[in-house]
Amino acid sequence: PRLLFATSNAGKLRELRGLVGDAVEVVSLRDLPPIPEPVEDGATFEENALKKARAYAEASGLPALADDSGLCVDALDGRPGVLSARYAEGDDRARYEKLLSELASVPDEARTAAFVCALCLVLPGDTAPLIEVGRCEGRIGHTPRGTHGFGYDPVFLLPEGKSLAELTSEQKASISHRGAAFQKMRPHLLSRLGG
Ligand code: ITT
Repeated sequence: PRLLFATSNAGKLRELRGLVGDAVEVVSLRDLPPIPEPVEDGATFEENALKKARAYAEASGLPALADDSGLCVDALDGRPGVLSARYAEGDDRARYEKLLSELASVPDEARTAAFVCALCLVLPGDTAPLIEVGRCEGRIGHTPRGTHGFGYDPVFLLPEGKSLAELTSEQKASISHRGAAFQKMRPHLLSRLGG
């Protein structure tokens, strides 16, 4: 069975490949003729994941797995949330630096945050999309640490004190929001793809 990873984020793509393993043959957007990016104007991760999976499954004719994810910071009332990719102009570093400066005066005990990931699988012509959500709880540090992962990983601290960017990809997969969502999705994915 072939599965389209419906994301243009290289970090997500790498992690999804690691999670899926070689159980299914994976196609990425780079392997296909250009597909216009769907508008991500949903209010929730689930809504946006569904919009992406539907649009890419329809355009490609392939089963599509989309990931909508982000960082919800309690001291910012859940921001940047669904807007995590667009929180600041520029690269990942510009975004986590903005977060650190917004939180500059927030004390340790109030720096709690969670990563959330909604995965959505849509088969072409199928009216029953499958959605699973995973979370990863932590807090925002004061300085970036570590070189692995992507996005906000260098400033996201786990309860034991390491940042997500200090973990290997296997370690991150075992505790991350994306890993958690995928573990729930895995059995359904395999049965729907018939593999
Ligand atoms: P696609 O829509 O093409 O999948 P995107 O990057 O625009 O790519 P999102 O709208 O879901 O995707 O934005 C998610 C953002 O949240 C992402 O760009 C990161 O900044 C952040 N993020 C999500 N998962 C993360 C993780 O595991 N580690 C660090 N940051 C993460």
